[in-house]
Amino acid sequence: MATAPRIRVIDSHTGGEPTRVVIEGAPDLGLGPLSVRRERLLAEHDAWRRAVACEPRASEVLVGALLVEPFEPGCDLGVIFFNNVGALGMCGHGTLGLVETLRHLGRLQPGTLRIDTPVGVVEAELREDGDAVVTNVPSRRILRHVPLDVPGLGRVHGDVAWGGNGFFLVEDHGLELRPSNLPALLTAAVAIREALNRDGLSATAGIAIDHVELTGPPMDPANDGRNFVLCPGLEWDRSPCGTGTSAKLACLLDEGKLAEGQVWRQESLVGSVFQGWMARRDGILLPHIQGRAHITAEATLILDPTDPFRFGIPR
Ligand code: PYC
Repeated sequence: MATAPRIRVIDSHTGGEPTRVVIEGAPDLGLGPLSVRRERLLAEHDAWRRAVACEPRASEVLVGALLVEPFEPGCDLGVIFFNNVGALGMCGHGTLGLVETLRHLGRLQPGTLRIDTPVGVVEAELREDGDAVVTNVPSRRILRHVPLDVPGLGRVHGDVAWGGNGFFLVEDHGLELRPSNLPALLTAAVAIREALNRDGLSATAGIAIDHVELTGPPMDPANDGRNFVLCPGLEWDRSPCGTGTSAKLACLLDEGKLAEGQVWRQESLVGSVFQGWMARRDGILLPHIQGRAHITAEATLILDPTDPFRFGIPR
């Protein structure tokens, strides 16, 4: 055991959704654009990904963050987010978790960081009060009001939007977005994803639609909307999903239901809230997501060579 590989991590959660930032023991992904290094992570170090992000060492909902040297000029660091089944483009709650982790480690004071990701450069500002604001990659609605026949649900309609990951946002699902309804929400979102795959909508839209976002009215009248987001690994986001909120902002703006700079308060299924707004930077409208993460653990993961599940439980 003394020689078992070890990985040091800092865990946090953002609105209930966990992030695990690896601070020691990550594989060397070499150089080049982060999109290339993300593919290298999956092709050459997938067992490492599973060891960090999968059961029995993690919970399947956890998002890992691998810190790397940036490729894009002017960035302070690079990050590749990964989960129980692969790697993400961007992750909003994970970026908020990363900011809090760097603050916890004494590596970040209030101010702004430029972060390279596989889908573009984002910025994260740590504010004096402990909140952070992520300026995400440009987000857009790609397809509007697409009809989809879903076994068990009937015909629903959804928007395809990009928020750093690909989303199908459905409002006419007929379900209440409350925690006690979780089994029905999961069944519906999985059925929608299967129908999207059946109809080949990702190819039509030109992006991988791997997140399903059910939207609806807020439970707290102080907020503007509520969502339930099914992630690629069939887990659901406990937070309001930063990239999902970005996709929602892009749709609202396109629909004329949100003005530039107007704040949208997005609630998650567990009641946590992100504030989001669209604002211009160098003439380009970018989603801004404000929230706060909390540290939950400093840990050393041990990969016992005699443990048959040291690289996760295969699924
Ligand atoms: O916050 O962007 C997000 C996110 C994506 C998947 C889980 N959380």
